[in-house]
Amino acid sequence: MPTPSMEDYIEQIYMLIEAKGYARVSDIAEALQVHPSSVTKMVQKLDKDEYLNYEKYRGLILTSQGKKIGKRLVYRHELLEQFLEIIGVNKENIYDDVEGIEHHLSWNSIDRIGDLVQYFEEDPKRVEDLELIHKKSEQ
Ligand SMILES: [Mn+2]
Repeated sequence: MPTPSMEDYIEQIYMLIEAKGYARVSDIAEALQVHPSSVTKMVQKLDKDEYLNYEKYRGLILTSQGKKIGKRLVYRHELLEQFLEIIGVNKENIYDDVEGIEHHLSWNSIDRIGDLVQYFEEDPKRVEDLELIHKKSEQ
C-alpha cells in the first residue's frame, strides 16, 4: 500500500502522463511544489516498490500496477470534488479540502460516497432539496 505522500506522487505522475504523454522530475516538482531532489528520491522509492520504472536520462513510465493505482487515485480525487460541490461547499475550499481528506478515507467510504453522488445526480430535485436545507441552516 502506498503512503499518502506516495499517493500524491503517483496521482500527479498519472495526470501528467495523461495530459502530456510524459512526466519529468521538474514537472512533478512544480505540480507538487517540492524541490526536484525530493522528487528524485521519491521516484527512486516508487521504482523500488514497482509502481514505475525510472531511468535518469530517459524519464519514467508507470508500471501496470502504477497505472492502475494512479487511475483510482485520480478517480477518487474527482469524486470527492464532485461530492463537496454537491453538498454546497464553497468553490475556493474544494481543492484544498479534497487534498486534506483524500488519503484518509477507506475505499469502503469512497464507494459509499460514490453511491451518494449518484443518488444526487439521478434527480436534480434531490440537489435542490439539499440546497433548501443548506439555505435554512444559514439563516
Ligand atoms: Mn489529489
